[in-house]
Amino acid sequence: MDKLESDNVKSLPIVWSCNEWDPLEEVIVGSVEGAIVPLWDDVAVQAIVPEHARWFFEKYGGQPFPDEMIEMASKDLDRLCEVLTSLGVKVKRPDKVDFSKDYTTPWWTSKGLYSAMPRDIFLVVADTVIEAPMAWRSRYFESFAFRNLIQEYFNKGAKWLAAPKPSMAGDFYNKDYSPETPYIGDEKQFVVTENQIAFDAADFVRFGKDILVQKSNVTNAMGIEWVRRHLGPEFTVHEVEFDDAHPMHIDTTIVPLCPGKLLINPTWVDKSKLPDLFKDWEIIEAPAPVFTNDSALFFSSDWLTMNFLSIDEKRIIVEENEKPLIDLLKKHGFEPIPIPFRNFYPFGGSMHCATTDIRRRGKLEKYF
Ligand code: ABU
Repeated sequence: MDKLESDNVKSLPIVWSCNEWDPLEEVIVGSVEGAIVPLWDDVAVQAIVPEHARWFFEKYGGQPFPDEMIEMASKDLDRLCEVLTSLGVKVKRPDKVDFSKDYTTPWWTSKGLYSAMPRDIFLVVADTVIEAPMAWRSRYFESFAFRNLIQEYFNKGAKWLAAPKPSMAGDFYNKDYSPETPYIGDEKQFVVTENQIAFDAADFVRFGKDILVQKSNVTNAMGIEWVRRHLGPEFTVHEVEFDDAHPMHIDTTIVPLCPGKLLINPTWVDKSKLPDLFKDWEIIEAPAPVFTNDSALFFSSDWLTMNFLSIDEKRIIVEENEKPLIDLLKKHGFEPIPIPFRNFYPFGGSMHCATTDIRRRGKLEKYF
């Protein structure tokens, strides 16, 4: 490390991450301990769960995930932590929480879900942690599993902005929404209405001073506008739409690899319809997922292939079975680090979802 770089490291705020590829220094890794399966009759859940996984929610809804699933996924998470630590990345974990407890607001009663996916909750933009309001009743209090950590970062100087939570009362959800008819004419339909602010952090993807976001079954226009207004004029928040009929989280749709290289999901992203921003970027199509339509993918599409974690502009932690992806990344000059993570997939994500950046060494820049 040269002197300039070492000065930059010393002067970095405790929370600092501007994109997906700067050298990673500190990260939060989620946990599946105490995870509870959401109820199938939750309309917000039905909107995104693949039909082939319906049986699982009908069988286990409201109960803990089976012990074996928790044990196997926990092993994968622990292994991820070990690998990150061996690469010099500081790892933090959430508090243990009892997600099986019922909680009641003036409008409804629910159990919790898990603390597996910090990426869904926290959007780190430069020195600010933005806490998402979420859109599922089972996730209403999820951020509290991370409260001690975020408070510690706040005490060390981080900015912390929590979005107003929607009531999640009945009229927050679109009563006419049906997963079978996700489009009316050309217009994509969503299960969340526009009557209150909603977003999950994982619908945003950071490219320095430009941030892309999609509307989804957990993110509405008011939520996007809230983020845009609070980030202020230094940032441009671009709304994008792709061909995912049941969108929830953008990190299996477009994934920046480094400045000038974007990985896209070819089933949802038509290269010719990408925003002009990417006209000078190399667009790389992700290969088909290795695990297709198997009943293990309960919460998500098959495209967790793309949901990996970059350590820096070259090194990327990927699921070890995703051989076509590993070969593709190597061909493009990257250095994949394969680890077992398939047992985490049933919880709805891979390493990107399971983590949230706290600090990456780099500057806040324009890449377009
Ligand atoms: N939470 C990431 C999952 C997105 C998808 O279903 O592809």
